[in-house]
Amino acid sequence: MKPEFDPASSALILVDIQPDFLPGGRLAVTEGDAILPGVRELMDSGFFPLQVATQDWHPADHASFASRHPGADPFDTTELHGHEQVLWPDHCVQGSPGAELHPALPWERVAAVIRKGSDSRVDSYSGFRNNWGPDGTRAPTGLAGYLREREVDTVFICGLARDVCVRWTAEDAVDAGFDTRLLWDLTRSVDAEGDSDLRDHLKGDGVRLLRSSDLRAHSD
Ligand code: VGL
Ligand code: ZN
Repeated sequence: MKPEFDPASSALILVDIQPDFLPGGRLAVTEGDAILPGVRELMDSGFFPLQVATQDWHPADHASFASRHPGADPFDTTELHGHEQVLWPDHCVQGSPGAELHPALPWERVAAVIRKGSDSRVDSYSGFRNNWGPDGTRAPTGLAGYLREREVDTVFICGLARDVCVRWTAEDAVDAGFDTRLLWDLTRSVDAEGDSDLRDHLKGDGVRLLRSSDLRAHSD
């Protein structure tokens, strides 16, 4: 079945496709590089008139870095502002090569780049809202308003990592009222063992999972 939607009221959201999340990077996602050819093809296809990107963009002293927590190791968990926080290896430090939008992709096609995680006290997985801050709220990035003003009602999401920033972006897109589709083959997880649970979870939240080949079928 072809997914029915109107490209004119749709946007492609490219989440955190940055060298630090690819093999060789500081927070490498296994097979993260495998998404690049398909993402490039989609960006170049002309299928999505509106494309936006998110960019993880942390100060060197970011609270999510294990290096800021004496005695902690990467991937330990702690509590931050009353919520569980994974402690990550230092990654996507502002201005570092690993934080760039990946040089193999045609970023000139992207209309807006939402930088997130710039507040050293708060993590920010989703392109739509920060994680919880010191005041207990999740501050918006402005992406939902940007998309609404562009008369977008449907978003297609790809990028890294499937089980972290892609997941949070998709769940927030549903919460913000967008018809939300996740291009499963154009994502990869930090922890691929959780993928089958993640599929169920996302579907239960109202995210539609599809393959990029479903889009090609639609455009033929
Ligand atoms: C991400 C962990 C920490 C991601 C960002 O882009 O999925 N994961 N920061
Ligand atoms: Zn991060």
